[in-house]
Amino acid sequence: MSDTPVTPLLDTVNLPKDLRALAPELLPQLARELREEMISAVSVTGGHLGAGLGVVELTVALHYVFDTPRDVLIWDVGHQAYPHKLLTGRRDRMRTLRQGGGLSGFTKRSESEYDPFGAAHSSTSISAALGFAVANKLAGKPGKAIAVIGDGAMSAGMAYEAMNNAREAGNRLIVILNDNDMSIAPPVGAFSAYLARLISSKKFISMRERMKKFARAMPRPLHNAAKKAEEFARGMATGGTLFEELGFYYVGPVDGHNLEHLLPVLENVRDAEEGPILVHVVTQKGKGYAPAEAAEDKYHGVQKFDVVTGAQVKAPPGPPSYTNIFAKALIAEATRDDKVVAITAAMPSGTGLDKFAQAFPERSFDVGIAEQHAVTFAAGLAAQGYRPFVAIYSTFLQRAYDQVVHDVAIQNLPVRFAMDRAGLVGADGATHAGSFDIAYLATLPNMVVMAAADEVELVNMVHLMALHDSGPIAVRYPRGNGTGIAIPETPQVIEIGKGRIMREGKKVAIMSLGTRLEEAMKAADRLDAQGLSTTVADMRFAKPLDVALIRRLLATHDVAVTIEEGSSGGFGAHVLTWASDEGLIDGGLKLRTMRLPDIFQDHEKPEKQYADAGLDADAIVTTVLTALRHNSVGVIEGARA
Ligand SMILES: Cc1ncc(C[n+]2csc(CCOP(=O)(O)OP(=O)(O)O)c2C)c(N)n1
Repeated sequence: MSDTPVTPLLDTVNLPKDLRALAPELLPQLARELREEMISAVSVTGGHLGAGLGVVELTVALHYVFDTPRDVLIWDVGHQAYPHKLLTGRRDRMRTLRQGGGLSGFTKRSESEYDPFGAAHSSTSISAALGFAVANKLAGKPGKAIAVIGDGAMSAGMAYEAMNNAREAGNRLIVILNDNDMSIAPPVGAFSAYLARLISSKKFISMRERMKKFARAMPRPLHNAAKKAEEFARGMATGGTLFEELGFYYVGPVDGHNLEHLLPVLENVRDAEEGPILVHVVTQKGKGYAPAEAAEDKYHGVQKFDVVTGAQVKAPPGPPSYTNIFAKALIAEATRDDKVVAITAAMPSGTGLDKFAQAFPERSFDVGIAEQHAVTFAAGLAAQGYRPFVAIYSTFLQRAYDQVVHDVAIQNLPVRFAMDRAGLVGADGATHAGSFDIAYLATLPNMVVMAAADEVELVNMVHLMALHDSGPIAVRYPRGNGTGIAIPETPQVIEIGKGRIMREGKKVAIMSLGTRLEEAMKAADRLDAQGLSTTVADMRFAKPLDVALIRRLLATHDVAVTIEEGSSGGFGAHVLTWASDEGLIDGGLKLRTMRLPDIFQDHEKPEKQYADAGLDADAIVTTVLTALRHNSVGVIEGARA
């Protein structure tokens, strides 16, 4: 940039205190450098770009005006916190973002005192900030709590639950509504339309001028000018009604890219005696980087890219992803059956439902970030004879667990759960890992739980789900590409609760659930080569178990191993419980369960994550050999780490 000084301003700012030492006139320059630095860093790491670009000025203004970390700043989702990381002592590690051992792609308490609350799942920020604010109030400590939440995240019920309760905090709680008119996809629903009305009804452009003058003219603290303050805080008496009904003073809308507007407004809000306050800030996702501004998704999440052209590094050509296979299979089912409908909670492209929506716009529903609602909405559809597929990441279904239990399973309604991103997910880390779905679903009466071992199996399972009207049914499949095997024209009908034998041996039996099958087959080759003839079964179902197959395998092999891409309490635990109840392990059979370790694994390359978890071919071989070496019956072995 032509006006960049020889020593960039950013080099003088390691922490917010350095930022606060700068004259306000320098802040636009700092914001420019911050934006460039973020673009440069993400171009080499990949990650979330669009959201961070949209909050560069807001980040600068918040750290300038508030006394962080004493005042806690809580970013909802945390995917927009890259500029915040750059300003809070993490610039030197920015190029390790989302890499093994490097910075997290979200906010994380263990990473910095400036990250008071970890995030990644959305719409938690207001509740958390309220907790901080009330704790300060109880302890008589100073300090504000500021939640920055996007218009997309505002579609989740949890945000309203928090606002409904926020009066408790008084002026200690400030909510910044970052309205960029985007979720990952365009936002949906009445709330998004409401915000659009708020902005348009206030003639936003002229409003900005009024706001600026007014904010400057206003004496501080606000209560000194109670009447004006009331007028100001209530959005010039022109809007913000919904927030007011929830007990907030509404301020805005404010241009979130103009520091001259942002600073005085935030200063007034900081010094207000009344609260809680909601500041409606209008920003542009992808702001200041032309390729992001022009892109349909505003570069929400990107691969590594060329800074000049914005061209992202293409993944090497490979088999289609499980997500695409699922979308195609569901479209085929919906073509055969007009009762098939599909639901996503704000993840149309992530789940492949964008393709379904093109084919069947009337039968496709994006409900916004509202997983709980998505599940109960599907239950209602199922009760009326429709065949709803809830396409959802395993990690996000966690949020709707009571709906799964109470609205779906107890009523035995045939809701279909297509759980993408099952197992470890790589760069998004522990918050996004699909570790628990087998454990939390297979324990429920009425539920059928399947894991696809490859893409043909996924297509067959989607077919089975479409046919299965007698109760709820779920399939899990991983992030990433399939194995590349050819997919037959017509799906095969799988029998509920029946696994399949992939290779038959005599000494060792590996019972695999899901896509560890490939590693199980590799391990079997190696065990065979050592004279240990090995059977591999793709068990397909965590519930109901294929008990006939399990009984036979346990009766005819010396060692049996279960393996799954899920936590303890899953498939292996069910096999073990059943086998123990049946008395099948009383006679010296060596039965071992391989599953994810009892820790939250950080972001890493997926293969490395699985190796670390002890779930690759090497680990299977070791488990079998260790079990065989241990030859006395009835000895209690050391607990598995
Ligand atoms: C509970 C939950 N569901 C879905 C997601 C996936 N997700 C991450 S960011 C995002 C969009 C958020 O939109 P918004 O709050 O407007 O923030 P923006 O990206 O526009 O800044 C979604 C749906 C999530 N993180 N958490």
